[in-house]
Amino acid sequence: MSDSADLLDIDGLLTPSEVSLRQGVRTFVEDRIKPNIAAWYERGVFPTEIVRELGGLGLLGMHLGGYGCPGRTAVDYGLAALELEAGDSGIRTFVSVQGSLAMTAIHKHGSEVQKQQWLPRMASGQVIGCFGLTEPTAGSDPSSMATFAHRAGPGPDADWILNGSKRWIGLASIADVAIIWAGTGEGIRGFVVPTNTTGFRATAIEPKLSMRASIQCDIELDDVRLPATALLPGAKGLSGPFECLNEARYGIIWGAMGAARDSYLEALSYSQERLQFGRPLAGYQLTQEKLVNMALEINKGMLLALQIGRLKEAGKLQPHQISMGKLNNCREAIKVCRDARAILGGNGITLDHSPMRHANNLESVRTYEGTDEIHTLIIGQHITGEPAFR
Ligand code: TGC
Repeated sequence: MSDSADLLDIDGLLTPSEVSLRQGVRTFVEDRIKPNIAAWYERGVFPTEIVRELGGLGLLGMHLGGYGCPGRTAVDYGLAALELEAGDSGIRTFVSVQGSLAMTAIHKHGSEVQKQQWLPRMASGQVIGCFGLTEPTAGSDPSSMATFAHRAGPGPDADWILNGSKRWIGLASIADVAIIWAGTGEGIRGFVVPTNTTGFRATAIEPKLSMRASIQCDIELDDVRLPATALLPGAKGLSGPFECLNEARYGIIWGAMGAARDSYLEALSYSQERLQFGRPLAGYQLTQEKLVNMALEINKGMLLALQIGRLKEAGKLQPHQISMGKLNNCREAIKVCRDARAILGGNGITLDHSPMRHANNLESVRTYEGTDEIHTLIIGQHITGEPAFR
């Protein structure tokens, strides 16, 4: 982090390799994202031209090994997510959906043939993936999904027929392949669906007030016929998609701090230059209190992310710990961005400045991959032993 953001020398806890990887992603964000993001956001477009660049930087499926994937550590992956989200949550979301959700589903649960067929091209950015779990009437409770897959005939080699709909699916309208979760006679299973299959239709949800430089879609599945080999053999039941969600939620823990850091640094710099009543805003106690509270939450959130990252690297990370990071860092990041906007005054409501864009994006980030409420209840269940979801 910059010295003004890293008040605890958290950088001192990183290895030279982690610092070097972070610098590479930061440079990419400074050069390719920050100069363009306001225009992409205003036009409501995701910049598909950066997809292969992200692949070239080794950011797609970066925590996965083999099949052309970079095999980086959990903290590397977190630092990359942070720097990307300092640019925009929509850019980090692309990397999460591609790597943490679609690629992880194939890597964790796929057959050898599926891995060979899809992962190398997804890692390079030649092929885009999406992950269809949420439905119009099944958000926090995916067990209530209505999408259903049945066999077209008897025996294990019979084709599958999928019917149903999905909603809020990132990238679906530009994806080449979709991981679709569906109920079957034997519980919830995952399917690898090429998006050019007859009966598959994805439509972007517009207009949005959040994540405008990103794509979220409705998917309709109308008698989508798939060979038996489209089934993900390793995923049986809801644990299949939840194991992928763990990866995406982990990236968000770091990413949210990127949006917060960018907003804080912009407010700090503005407050040092902007004169009112003859003095810089930074010289007023009420401004300093806001800046100090932001710096406190960013430093605490970074320590939380790093500890969770080290637990993940040690193979000890548990779901309630991921929920602690996702809940805290999204909740605090959005407050930081809003306070930063307040310091910027009226200028803060324009796209010339990042904090309000980040705050708007974080409305989505705190909602997807488990809402604040769901993560509160996951932690509550861990503490009390009582599930309070139903
Ligand atoms: P429950 O009975 O507790 O669990 C069912 C099975 O899943 C296992 N499991 C997990 N496994 C791995 N990691 C986790 N974090 C897991 N959580 C649960 C569990 O052990 C069990 O396995 P098994 O083998 O015994 O069957 O299920 P539940 O329905 O009671 O769970 C409750 C709750 C609320 C925790 C869960 O439903 C939940 O997490 N809900 C939130 C769903 C969510 O995050 N949805 C977001 C979807 S993705 C998205 O928003 C957009 S994708 C990004 C994009 O495309 O832009």
